[in-house]
Amino acid sequence: MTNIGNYEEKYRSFDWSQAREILGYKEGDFLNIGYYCSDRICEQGKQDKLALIWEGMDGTVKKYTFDDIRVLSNTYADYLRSLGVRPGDRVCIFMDKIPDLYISALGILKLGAIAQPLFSAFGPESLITRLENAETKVVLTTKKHASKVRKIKADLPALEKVVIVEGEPKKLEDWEALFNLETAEKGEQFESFAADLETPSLLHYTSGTTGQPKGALHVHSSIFAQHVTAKWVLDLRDDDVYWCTADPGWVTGTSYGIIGPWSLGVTQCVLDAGFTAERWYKFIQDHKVTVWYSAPTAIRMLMKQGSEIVKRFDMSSLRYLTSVGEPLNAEAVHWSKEAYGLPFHDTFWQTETGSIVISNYPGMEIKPGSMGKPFPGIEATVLDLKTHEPVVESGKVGLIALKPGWPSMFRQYWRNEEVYKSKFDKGWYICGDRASIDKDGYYWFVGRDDDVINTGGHLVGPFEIESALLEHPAVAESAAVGKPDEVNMEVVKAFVALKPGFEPSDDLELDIMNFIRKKLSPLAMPQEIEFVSSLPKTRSGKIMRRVLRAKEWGEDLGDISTLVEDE
Ligand code: 6R9
Repeated sequence: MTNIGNYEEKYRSFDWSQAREILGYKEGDFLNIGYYCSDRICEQGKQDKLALIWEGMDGTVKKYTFDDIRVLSNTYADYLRSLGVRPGDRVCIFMDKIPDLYISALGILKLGAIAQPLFSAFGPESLITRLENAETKVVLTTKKHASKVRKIKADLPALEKVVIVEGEPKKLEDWEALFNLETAEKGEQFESFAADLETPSLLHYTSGTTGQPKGALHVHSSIFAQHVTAKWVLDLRDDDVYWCTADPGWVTGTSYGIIGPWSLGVTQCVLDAGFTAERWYKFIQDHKVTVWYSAPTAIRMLMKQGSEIVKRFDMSSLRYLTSVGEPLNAEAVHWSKEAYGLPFHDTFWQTETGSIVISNYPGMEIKPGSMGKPFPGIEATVLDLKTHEPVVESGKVGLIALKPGWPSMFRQYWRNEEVYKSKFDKGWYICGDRASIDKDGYYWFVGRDDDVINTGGHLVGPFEIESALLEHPAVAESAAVGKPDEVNMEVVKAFVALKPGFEPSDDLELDIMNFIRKKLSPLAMPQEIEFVSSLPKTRSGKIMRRVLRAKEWGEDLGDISTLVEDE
């Protein structure tokens, strides 16, 4: 039996008041995510249950019960209050995936302040735009990353304190402080800020195509949606050991790496170490992970390593696999079935939506390559590209749009009302992605609106081209973009990274071309393949096609603050 039961029946009968009931929230109760993810789980008698199993780079393992998380997040809340942090203030969390990251996030929320998690790999440039825009008051960081904040402190008048929670620099600046969670006086009791449904909770920065990154602001009632989607889409149960591979600098790492699982009282694991297939499989084996939430980029990296190495590990604990962040190629679904005996279930959502909005549900038939169907309580459609009226014909491509009103929807872009407003039209929130809906109601992703290729007036989505390429045995990863062409305006160019054991050559290019010709329409056929060692990606693992495209067109690269530089 799955948590969701019959999807179609749930979709028909659900309204968001049921999500409140499922969480156990009653009208008039105070609502605080920090409280719901720790104190409340303890009140339900799960105080001694493991909340967090953390493993560091060097193999050190630390374990925390829900009571530990309760007390330690209180400790953070007490400390931040002593620094003068008030409800509504922005507190940035800028550290690797160490336990303090997860615990301090709850502490900030308990205090009623706004948590602003940023990728620890960000350099001073990426940091300053986000701290400046948010007028962040306090940054929590570690010795390893503190020097990057030092470099920009003088340009951040709103920044009062930088707290170093791990390691000790030789000399402290007068605006720096040391905090050690292990030795700090523990906060046995803390009265969480009595947030209401609209009290701001988290500020997540997304990177745009051009201009400055935008801060999507969320509120405490987002928990209604995160709780019920974690239960029904990720199928989380009391005895699960759950692993979300995302960094909380990315919304996936907070919505489903903190709030979803912990509000359900589920044990979760965190691996704070770089990627290798062996390390990941060993992690699953050692901690007996049952539910795994990952991303296509990671899955493609695992596919690149092949299915032989899977056999060296005991991963029989796994029971449910899910994916988010990019379109999940059909090939990845087939491969995971073969390699792990389980398919990945694709889930679609955005920083702005705060929770999963379209997905493949446990118990519902997967059509490989499709994103699945709208979550109960989400009214979705695709809009005509020009008129913004809902498309009625099945199979016709349009813009994915959602009817505003679900609890975890962003409430604003921080200090950017104009761009916020531009996301809405005719009563719909427009995601900025293209898809079609088939006769059974399944959504098929085509591409980001900005990534669609216009060749001789025909629109081609990069996803179908990349999916065809991925089926070729030599291809590990690819990106299809439009390059300038005098006759057709644009033609398709594909960038391809190869699997180990394959070398770029004209013969291989020809072989790949012949292989995909059978799968693609003539319009979607690349005119050229360029072999590359890697593709440009964001910190959350998304291929940045627009960077490749801009190079082809000799254009400005736009905002590339989330681009992963070769390290
Ligand atoms: C959670 C997250 C949002 C954008 C979104 C779309 C792409 C996410 C996807 C997907 C195809 C999926 N995206 N999931 N595309 N299939 N299952 O990723 O948030 O970082 O804000 O990105 O990611 O383009 O609009 P965010």
